[in-house]
Amino acid sequence: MDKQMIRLTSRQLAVVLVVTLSPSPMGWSAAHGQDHQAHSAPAAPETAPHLVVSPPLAGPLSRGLAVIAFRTENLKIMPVYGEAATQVIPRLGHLHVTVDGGPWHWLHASDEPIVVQGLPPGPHRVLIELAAANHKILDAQTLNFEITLTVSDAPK
Ligand SMILES: [Cu+2]
Repeated sequence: MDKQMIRLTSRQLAVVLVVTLSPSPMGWSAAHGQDHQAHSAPAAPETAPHLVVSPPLAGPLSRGLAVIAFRTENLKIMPVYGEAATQVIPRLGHLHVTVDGGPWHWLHASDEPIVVQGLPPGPHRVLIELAAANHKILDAQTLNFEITLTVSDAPK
């Protein structure tokens, strides 16, 4: 009995290691196709993952460059994907970034600020979602800002 439990634990560890060492985005679709029941109870409020986003830096923004710093609570940003990775402690995740309500988003999987270059003058909206390793959305923040080019910054 004990031996079997140890074997199971080793196997689970092996699965986690494989996921950790293969952060290839190609893993997603397979993970999405599985309908695994969550084994853990919902996170208590004090351990719930949380996303804190800062407004874009004013200087770069005047040149059409949005530099958006952020931090996460109770979740570590890492390029690790799949259902098995949702069992890792500390919890792992990444961001989904959508600009101006576009039909697609990109994944941001590092602690570095999000940088969007070449935004035209006018109002913009950046939706930043905090996703678990299986892409389930855990928290979200929306930034609304406007880019106003000064005369000296305007294209010649
Ligand atoms: Cu995702």
